[in-house]
Amino acid sequence: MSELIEAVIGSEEKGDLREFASFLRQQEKRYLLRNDILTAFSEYATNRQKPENFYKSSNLEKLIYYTQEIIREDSNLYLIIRPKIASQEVYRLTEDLAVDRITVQELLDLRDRFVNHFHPHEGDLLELDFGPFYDYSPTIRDPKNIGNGVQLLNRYLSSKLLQEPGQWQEALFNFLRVHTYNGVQLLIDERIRSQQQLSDRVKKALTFLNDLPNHQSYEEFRFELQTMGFAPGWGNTAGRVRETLEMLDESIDSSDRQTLEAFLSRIPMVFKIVLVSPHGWFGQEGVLGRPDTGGQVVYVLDQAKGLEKQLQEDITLAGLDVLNIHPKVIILTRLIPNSDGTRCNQRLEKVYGTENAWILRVPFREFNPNMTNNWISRFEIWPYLETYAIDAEKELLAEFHGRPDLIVGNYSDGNLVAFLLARRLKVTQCNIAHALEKSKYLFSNLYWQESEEAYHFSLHFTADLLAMNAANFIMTSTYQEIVGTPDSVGQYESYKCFTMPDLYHVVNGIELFSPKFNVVAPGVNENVYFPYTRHEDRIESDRDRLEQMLFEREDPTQIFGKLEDPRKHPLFSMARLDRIKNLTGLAECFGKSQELQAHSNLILIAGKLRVEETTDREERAEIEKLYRIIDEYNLHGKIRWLGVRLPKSDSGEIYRIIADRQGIFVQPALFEAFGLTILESMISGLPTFATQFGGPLEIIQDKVNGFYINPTHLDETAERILEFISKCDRDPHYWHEISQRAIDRVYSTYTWKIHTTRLLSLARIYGFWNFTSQENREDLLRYIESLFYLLFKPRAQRLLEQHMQR
Ligand code: UDP
Ligand code: LCN
Repeated sequence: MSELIEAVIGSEEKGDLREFASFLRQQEKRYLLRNDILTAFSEYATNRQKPENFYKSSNLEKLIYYTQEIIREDSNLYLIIRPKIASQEVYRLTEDLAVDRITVQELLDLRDRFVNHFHPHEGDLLELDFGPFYDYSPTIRDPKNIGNGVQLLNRYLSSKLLQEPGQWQEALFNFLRVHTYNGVQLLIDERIRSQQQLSDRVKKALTFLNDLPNHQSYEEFRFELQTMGFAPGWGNTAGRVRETLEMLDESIDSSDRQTLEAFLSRIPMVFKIVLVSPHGWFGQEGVLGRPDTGGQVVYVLDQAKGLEKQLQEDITLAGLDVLNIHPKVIILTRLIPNSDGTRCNQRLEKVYGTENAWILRVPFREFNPNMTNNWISRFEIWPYLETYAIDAEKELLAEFHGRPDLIVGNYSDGNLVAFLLARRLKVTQCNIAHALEKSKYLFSNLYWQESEEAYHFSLHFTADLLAMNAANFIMTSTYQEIVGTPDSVGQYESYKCFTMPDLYHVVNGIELFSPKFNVVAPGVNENVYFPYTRHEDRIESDRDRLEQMLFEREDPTQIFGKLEDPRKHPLFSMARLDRIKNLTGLAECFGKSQELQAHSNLILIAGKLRVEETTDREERAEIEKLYRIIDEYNLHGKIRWLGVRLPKSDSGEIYRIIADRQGIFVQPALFEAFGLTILESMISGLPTFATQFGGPLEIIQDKVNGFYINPTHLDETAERILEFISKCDRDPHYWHEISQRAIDRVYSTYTWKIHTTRLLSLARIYGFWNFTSQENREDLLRYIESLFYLLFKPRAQRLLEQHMQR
């Protein structure tokens, strides 16, 4: 990158750079983000009356493109440049165009000075650096392979087996010996006492199996295998057992990456899984649309169902039906005594449609009943988590009659609890973020002190750092969740280096090139959400009732607005009313466009209609704003706002009804980590317009099976929708084309079957990796523990004291 700067300075573009720098010095803003920089650059070009294509493909233009931030201090400009995904360089540009590269530490000091929180005379700030702890693990080289960590890990493990066969074959042998189910030995028993013996017996068993027909059932030759030292778990037929043993044989002898992966993925070692999701209202009915309860609950419930099914399938294939094994999945959440009509005050609830998946609710200890008996915002939850983990551990041990085999954390709080549990129980830990708040709230770290009272980001971000580093593996829904796009920083990437002024500096918060990251997107519940054309599966009475509710019914307690012409194409959106979801932005976009109003009605499903119904700060503000917009643009007669919380089956039918009327779905979030509503609308067959900020960018292929919008540009968004509408007017097939491609996209890429197969394969492979690398990780875990006790806990205690006074 320095060459690019040199190239600008060493050419006639130098004059332009000087001018642009001086233009920036005259701006009021001293901290420019990428959008500001691009806007400033185009303003500058217009001001100077440069011809339109003047900068195209110049070095200066490239430099501006790569610059993520510019901070001005006195007459110096600091350019934070992201030359490629997951890397960063910082340069100081002086008035006379001298350029120096500065260090991460200098950058963090600069940011502290920017917010007037730089106090060098008071001593250095605590510096957090997780980098050195990753020395033991392999590293991805090419950023495009980030998010496919398991591939690298398998390559690494198979090359170890080849290069250091003594140590690694021994490790594999020891690993195969440890698996039991309720005290019953699996895979190999005490008759096989060494790695060498294993190798010999595998060959012997293969000779024996070669004489059996493929389909012969395991039960019929179980005892012959047992005498050779092979316990159950290798397969349910002669063919399957042979295949698995051949994989082992090959993994040992030729160390092929794919074979090793396939072999490890078959190891019967996961029967009991905990999915940790403490915050919010976690239930199967009446909770969606409440604050803090949205996609995560949908995701975890569907995942639990999918996991049970997949585990059952795997158990059968492994030949373990002979042991009568019943896999168990527990969703661990909090019990909320004042449960407001939901079942969140029940200790145990079976997950519908499963044999052995449960919601286990453990209460927070009663520090102050005003707080702990009620729903607690995810931003306030921190003081309760450590004791919660201790209490939950006991309950889990009792429910499972032993330890679980895998602990999956969800969101920042769940991941912290997952870390505490995994550490105590010595179990593989997987993290799922759903959304990391740091990149959602702009400048949330730099101004953390100003917003601490409301958001407690000092605890939140510390918890994130600890949990993400402790996790054995991290699953994300998209690639960009980890490292963004060429022009935007990823959510995990934003934890790499940042300042929490007066609290600490993070110089290396997470190793983005570690193999722990894997992209495994969620699916959508195909029993509830399916194409509108599947008339045979739709219930007519439900359709009539919901049509009435959407377009006609008058019920001021739940529905706002009466449509002048209910036949217009519906423009539909459904989300919780939080600021980032930006339903108010969509209303404003609709309000500003007469043409859009002429073609469509705006139909919004958003949990509430009245400020009195919520204690959530953001929700109240959004409700008030939505009413303001409706009045300001006089949207009466053109909008229906439903303050309802729908049962799941109804929400599926709603999308289909909108599709019956050739409507569209709009997801206008300012940022969306993934966006389950997008999958739901697409599988229903609705042309979907979704925000270009975040996950939708990977779900939708623009103009192929949906459309991107930039929700901060209201006119442009309206134009994009109108363009589609007028294309549909001209060509009646167009709507159907996009609709069908949306459906195909979801079925081919976003199913729970794909997700759970992958997750279980990862659990086994990282389980092996955890087994072999435990000693190497101990120093990292000790560091994390120290930070938990010395940094996190005292702050959480202080927050608890504040809560006690409420
Ligand atoms: N949802 C719902 N009723 C509402 C709002 C949302 O049923 O009033 C459901 C919606 O169908 C989807 C989930 O909640 O399954 C929202 O997930 P998404 O990933 O879109 O957003 P999140 O709320 O998790 O940020
Ligand atoms: C949280 C979000 O914000 C959404 O973008 C996701 O779809 C949801 O969780 C499920 O992961």
